[in-house]
Amino acid sequence: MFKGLGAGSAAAFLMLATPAAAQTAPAPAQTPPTIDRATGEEMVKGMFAQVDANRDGVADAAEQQAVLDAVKAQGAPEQALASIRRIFAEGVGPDGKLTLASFTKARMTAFDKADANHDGKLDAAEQAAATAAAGQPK
Ligand SMILES: [Ca+2]
Ligand SMILES: [Ca+2]
Repeated sequence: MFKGLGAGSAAAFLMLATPAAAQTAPAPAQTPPTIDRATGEEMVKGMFAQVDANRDGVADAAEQQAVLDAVKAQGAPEQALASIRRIFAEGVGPDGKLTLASFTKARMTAFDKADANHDGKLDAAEQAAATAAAGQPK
């Protein structure tokens, strides 16, 4: 079912909402590449496509749960699952549905918020700061 949802995809899925544990981890071995806005949007759409299994443009509760189950089956910690749940919750539109449009809007709002110097790109430092912020309780 979720063949595309490998470990790497799960990591991408968690972009801007990595579990709180990450903020106390030592510096990553690899510096993440700078992500420009267009690339970020493509990643967001790719994430949504992984959730919307039946391709109807809406990630319903069952599809969201299936992703959580798949990520959990990969051994993701509860914090990671909580981050995904939060991403889903943030992506719900005014009609109460998690659609491609509302999900993309919410994630790109997060992208812009993380883009501290407003150059339309997230460099490694901005990604790290957003990751740390995502682990903070609201
Ligand atoms: Ca669907
Ligand atoms: Ca920037």
